[in-house]
This record gives sequence, C-alpha cells and structure tokens, in this order.
Amino acid sequence: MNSFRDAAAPTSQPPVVRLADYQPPSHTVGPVDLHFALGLAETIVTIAFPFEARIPGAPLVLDGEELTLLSAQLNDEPLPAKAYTATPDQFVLHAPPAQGRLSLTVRIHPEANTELMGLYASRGGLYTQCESQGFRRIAYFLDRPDVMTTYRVVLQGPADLFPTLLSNGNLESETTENGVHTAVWHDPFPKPCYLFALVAARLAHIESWVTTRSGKKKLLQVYTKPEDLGRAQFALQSLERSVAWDEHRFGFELDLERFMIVAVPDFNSGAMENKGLNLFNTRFILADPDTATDRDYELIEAVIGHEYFHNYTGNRITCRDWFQLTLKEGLTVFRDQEFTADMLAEGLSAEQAASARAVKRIDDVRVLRAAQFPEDAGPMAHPIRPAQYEEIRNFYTATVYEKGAEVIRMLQTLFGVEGFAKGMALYFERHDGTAATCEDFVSSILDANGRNDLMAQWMGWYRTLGTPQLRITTEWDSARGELQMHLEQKLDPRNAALAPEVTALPIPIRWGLLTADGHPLPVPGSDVLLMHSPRLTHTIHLPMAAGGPAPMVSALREFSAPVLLEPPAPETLAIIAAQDSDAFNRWDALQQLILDQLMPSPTAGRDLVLSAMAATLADERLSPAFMAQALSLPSESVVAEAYSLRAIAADPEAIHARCESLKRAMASHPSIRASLLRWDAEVDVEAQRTYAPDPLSSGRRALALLAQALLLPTRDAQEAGRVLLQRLRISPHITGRIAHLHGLLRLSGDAAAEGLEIFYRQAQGNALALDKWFSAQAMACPLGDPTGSGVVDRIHALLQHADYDVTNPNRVRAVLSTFFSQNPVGFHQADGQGYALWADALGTLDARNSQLAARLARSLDRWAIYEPGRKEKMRAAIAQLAAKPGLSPDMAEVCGRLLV
Ligand code: HT7
Ligand code: ZN
Repeated sequence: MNSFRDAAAPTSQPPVVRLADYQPPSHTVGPVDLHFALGLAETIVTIAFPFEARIPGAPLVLDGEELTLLSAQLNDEPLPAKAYTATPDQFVLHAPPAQGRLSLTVRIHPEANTELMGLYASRGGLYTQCESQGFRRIAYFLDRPDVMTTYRVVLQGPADLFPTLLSNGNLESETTENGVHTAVWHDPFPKPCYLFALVAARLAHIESWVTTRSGKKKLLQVYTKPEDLGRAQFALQSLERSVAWDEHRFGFELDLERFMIVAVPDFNSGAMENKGLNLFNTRFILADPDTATDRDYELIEAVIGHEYFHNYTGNRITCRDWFQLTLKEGLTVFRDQEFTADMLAEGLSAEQAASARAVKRIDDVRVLRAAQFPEDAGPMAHPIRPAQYEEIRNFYTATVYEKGAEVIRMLQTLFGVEGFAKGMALYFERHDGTAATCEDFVSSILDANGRNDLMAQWMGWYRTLGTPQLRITTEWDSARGELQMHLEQKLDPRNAALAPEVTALPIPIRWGLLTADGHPLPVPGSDVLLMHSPRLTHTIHLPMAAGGPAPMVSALREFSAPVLLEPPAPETLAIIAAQDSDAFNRWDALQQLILDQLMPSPTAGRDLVLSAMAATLADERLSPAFMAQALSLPSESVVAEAYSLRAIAADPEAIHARCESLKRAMASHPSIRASLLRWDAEVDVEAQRTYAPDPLSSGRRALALLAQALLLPTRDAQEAGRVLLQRLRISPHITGRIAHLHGLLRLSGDAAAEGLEIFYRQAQGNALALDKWFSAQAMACPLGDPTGSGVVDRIHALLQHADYDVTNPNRVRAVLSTFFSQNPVGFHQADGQGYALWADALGTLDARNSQLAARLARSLDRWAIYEPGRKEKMRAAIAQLAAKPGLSPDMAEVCGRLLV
C-alpha cells in the first residue's frame, strides 16, 4: 500500500506522490516468516505475519507487482474468495479483524525479471534488490519504510544450483537432503522490507574475524563467483577498515554476528546496504591490477564503506518515507567522504595529510559541479527532500546524495568534528530503531550544539532547489585598517513559487585573508562566517595592514558551502592559486582561470593561466596528486554549464576546440613542457615497480599519465604510437593500459587498431576489463576527427559486437552512458545522429530495464543550454521517445520533465 498515492489522478498519467499527504500505516506488522521454494524460472514465496489495526475497520491493503496469488490464509484458515481482492499489483483484505495472522503464497518468475528489481536471475544465481519498492515484486506486503519488523527466512532450492544460500542476519540452520539445500536465517533487528535480501547461487568466499571494541568477535565475509575470488582481497580489507573507522569516529560498533558482502554480475546500481548482507555490483568489489584502476580502487573502498556505514545511518535509523531519502543517503555519502579522507591522510605528516584531504575534497567538488550543479540548474531540479515525485527510483539523484552530503558537511563546518559527533550521538539516543525524518536529524545536531534557533532556517536547505549564488565584494579603508566585506546571496528564482517563505539560506563561509603579495594575514575572530540573510556586511579591523594596499579575501575555503561564488579578478585568482594556505582554494582559483580561458572572450591573457600552471608544477610542497588535479581541465560539459551561466549558448564543437587549444598551449609552454616531459618519463620508471594502489603511488601515476596525454598532440604521431603500443604491452596494471589505449585511440589508424587488439586479448575472461575496452571506444575522439564525425558509426558497431550484452547493465553503461555523457563532440553531432541513437537505444532499453534506461536518459537534461540547431534536435529526440507507446512510468516522468 502506498498511502501517498493521489487517488484522484487520471489513470492515463502516473499518479503523483506528495510528501504533504503522508499518513502513517493503517496496520502494524509483527515478525515476518518467509519461505522460498527457489527456482530460476519459477519461485514460490510464502509470507506470513501477524498484523494489528491502527485505524479500526480499515481494509488491509498490501502492495504487489506482477505477483500471482496461489493461496491466502487468515489465522491458518483458507480465506473465502469474497474476503479479499488480489490483482498482480495489490492484495486487499476487505474487513480484517482487529488483529490476525495472514499467510499468502505467490508465484514469481526470476529469469523473466529483466528489470533487476525484486528477485532476479543473474548468471545462474538468484539475487534480490528491494530498495526502494522491489519487495512488492517478491511478496504482498506493506512495502513502505516505516513498517519495521524482524524476519525469519527459509530458503530452499536444488543443492546443485544453489550451494550458497544467504539472507539477512544470522544463520540458524543449514541442511542438504535428497539434493535439496535448506538454510534458515534470522535477522533480530527490526527492519523495513527494502532491506531484505537473499542470494541463492554457486559462490566462493573469503573471510576474516575482527574484534570490536567491546571485545566481541565478528565474522566478515566476501562472496564472489569462484573464478573471481582472487580479486576479493581488497574488498575484505576495505570492509575491515570500514568497521574500524565507524567505531573510532562515531562509536558505531558492528551489531551482527556476521557481515557479508556479495558481488553480483548484473546490478542496476552500485551496491545495496541490506542488513548484514550487502549486495554489490562486481565493479565495486573485484580488484586486482588487471581489473581495477587506481580510481576504481578508491571507489571500491568508498562504496564498501558507504554501504557498511548505512548499517547505522539508514538501517538502524531508517527513513519514515521515501521523501526523506537524503536523511540516509546524504548523511552516508558525507560519512564515506570523511572515511576516504581519513584513510588517504593516514600515516602522513601534517602537511602531506592536509594535501591528501584537499585532493579528496577536490574530487568530491568536481563530482558535485559536474553532476549536481547541472541537475540543480535544469528541468529535473528538486530540493534535497523533494516535495513530490511520480517514480521514486528517479530520485536517487546527485542532489539527494551529493548536495545532501554538502548540507550535512555544513553542519560539521559550523560545529566542528566533535560538535557534529555529539549531534550524531544525540540523534541515535533519540531515534535508534525507528523510521525518522530529516527534521529529527537536523534538530538533534542543532540541539546538541545549543543552536536550535537555526532550525527553521536550516530546513530551507531541504525545501529549496537550485544552486545559490554568492557574491563577495570588499572595501578597504587603508588609513583606518578597516576591511568591509559585502556579501550577497541569490536563490534560484524558481523557489519563489516552490518555497516563497525562504528568502535566504544559512551559508557557512570559511575564509581567510592574504596580503596583496599573497602572504597570509590572520583573520580576527572565527574563520567561519555564517551568512543567514540575503545581504550582510562584515567589518573587520586589521591594524597590521593599515597604510598598505587592500588585503585579498580567500572565500569559501574547503568549499564550505554548495554555492556558486562569483570569482574575483584574474590577478587575485593568480595570487590565490600560487600562495593560498588553503589547498582547495589554490586548486579552485586555477580552475577559475582555466575556465575563463575556455570562454569565447576570456577576461585574462593566456600567459597568466599558463604561468600559474607552471608555478603549480614547480611548487615542491605540492603532491603529484594535487598537481594532476590542478592541471586537469574541467570536462567539456562543465564548460558548457559555464557558458550557460554567462547566458551564452553552448556549441560543443567550439568548446572542444578551445579545450584542445589550451591543452596544446600547455604542452608547448617551455616550463610546463619541461615538467611534463619529466613526468612522462616517470611512466616507464613506474612500470618497473610492483603495483600498489596507495595514494602516493596513484598520485604519481595520475600526473605521469596526464603528462603523457597532454604531450600526445604535440608529438610525431608515428613515434607516439610506437611508444604507446610498447607501454601498453608491458604495463603491469590496467591504470596504465587504459591510459595508453586512450592515447592510441586519439591517434586512430593502425596504432589504435593494434592497441584495441592487445587490450582485448589482455581483457579476456575479465568482464570488468572488457567494459573498459568498450568505454574507451565509446568516449574516443581522435585527433584527426576533431568534429567527431565518425563516432556514431563506431557506437553502432559496438552495439553489434559479439561481446555487447544488453542484459548486463555494466556493459550497457560502458557503451551508452559513456557515449552520451563522455563524448560531447561525438554525441552532439550537428546533424543530430547522436540524438537519434539516444532515442532509439533508450526506447528499446526501456522495455527491458526501465530504471537503467531512465537514468541514461538524464544525459539530455541540459538540452536547453545548447545552440538553437542542436537544441531543437535534442528536443525532438526527447519528444520522439516520450511518444513511444508503452513507455515505463520511470521514463515517462523523465521525458515529461525534460520537455516542460
Ligand atoms: N541505497 C541503495 C540504493 C539502491 C537503489 C535504489 C533504486 C534502485 C536500485 C538500487 N540499488 C541500490 C544504494 C546506496 O545508495 O547505498
Ligand atoms: Zn547509500
């Protein structure tokens, strides 16, 4: 049952679900018994549970989806047919007693389940995905997160097919008799049904024991296909680190006897935090030097941490309803970001640790700016707690996750690490074991820090959409040594209709001062300024600077709020880039200078940015990882967003040409070139070392491989091809191999063909490595084809390749998502062939996996920022897809919103 559904909505349109309509469930539910007779083609499920009416006389309405009812019993007696109505999508007990025990048996078809929601088959095994509303595809139930209870699960199936039978919690018994394997699992923690999971497959596992701080021994296990087991060690170590970190940082101790994670070959998203049985896309578990790049290793640890941290933030305290999704997701992303930062900094000197943390912050802000800022500026914009949706699966967004994490981070910025931890402790004191709201969380943090006065205004972050704009200007009275900072914030105009009561958001601004020649100037008072009105003037006295030139403000250090800060003048940016004590702002200032260079009419000369880059490369205090970040241009779609902010229509071909031109200028600048050549030579030195994914080694590799890529267009093509092929053959890791393949594809011709063949051979028997072979081609834009005219044909060929597999979401993403989102020139062909492919491919995919298709469709979110010719062709492609008969509700909602 979904109590939000708008009964009055016309049936031709998907019903809108509104937060304002929330009603508690009509019934409470006691311990659930589940029995599965497992088969790939057909599985029989019996669910039995006691219920009690909360609203006397209310019918008991249970959710279902594509279910076939086989039998129904009340209090162990068969139910007469007129006592209930059962359709594939609902079971209604018309006049239930005030309390009773219901038992329902259904038939489901895992192999036919191409949506990969509910119980589905993948490579001979059975796996579940129940968040957000997949449990209803397994059994009739009150499929809503505020119905929490315990589960006892009996799994039964052919022992030869399913030697591994797993579910949540603790294993009570396991037997095999007459070829039938039976396992009984009991999860003692009450949970919503979206956290239910089962696995029935032929798997192998590795394990380790850890002792928690209260002295209890706990079993950690990682399950994979037997042939993948050799790639599971890093995941197990990451899990061990996650368990230790959550105890140390927040005092959260592992609460189950055992904790299992399982690699699933076909998986719609990254991973799922089912209680005690986390299921993962193989991509976020399997790691060895032939499979995972440096970036993959980092992501694997982050995702393993993320799902593990959900055990408290999400599972112990869950969401009252799906509108509160950011309560668990924003908070858990924040926690995984902190985990990674702590892991990166571990064992380093204070200076190195600060640099490592800055690199992590840069990574996170890059993701925010590349994915969330555009979402917030476009037609799919929504508050981190949306007020309404048609299909909740469309709201697992960068806004809910990444902006949600920033909103949590701002609380930590305000109250410090200890103050925030105090707030978390109070949140658990108040709400452990319940389904909570975002208000519950925010008031706990504020109460613990004595700042409940901020409550009403803070919740503005949960009600508004769009990225706030922030402007800071200064006035300097040299004689008096007085600096006035004038701050102005502007909210997205769409909030006037959505949340008219919000006139300003509370924005913590971490800031510092530099003298005119770049030396640090101590800030009087706090270095965090909380701006909570549309305009604010902050006056400070700086007697030590009196009589001299105006000091410079370095604002929004560490990116202390998810806002768009108007950059200062290029000369100021150059000084901040060279000298600021805040490494994040050094990087950001350089990025702003780079972005300026990529505009149709840059405000600064090219020399300024090239000199700033050269100085960065020459600064020995900076780590290679930081240097690599500093010299990496923003993606071409981020550049297109910057055009849009300046009200310039984006032309992808022109943007690509500008990016290429700046990269060539970098590689030709004498001092930058000298550094790049030194780092490029490091590629060969590094290839002799044993591979390790630690931050220092991966930072060196990142800079060396960036140098290789930047130098490429300035080199003799034949010689470059020869070197890259040689490097590809001998590289001991896929981090190098994939970078060399990218280089070869840029060169095109025979070198590219040979590179593809070598990489393909190296990737045999390794699906994740083969995904990279596909994605490298889907994103390639050869130097000899700067308009990307040959790309669409290449994509068509990839879709026909014998190894292309539409049943595997990773493979589909490797080709389609990569093409739509990482090949701007190829995708945005002026004649619209890229958009035609978009509409055709997604129309077909929607019929088999609507969630995946709807997610990929978001690649056209920003169609309106492009030049009129392309814009019209994109609009037409969206309209064509929207008009397709039988479109899924997921896709209908996305297309509908894109066209508004
Ligand atoms: N909480 C999980 C979300 C998720 C999901 C949502 C919809 C459809 C499929 C899904 N698989 C996983 C993952 C997470 O954020 O931790
Ligand atoms: Zn999550």
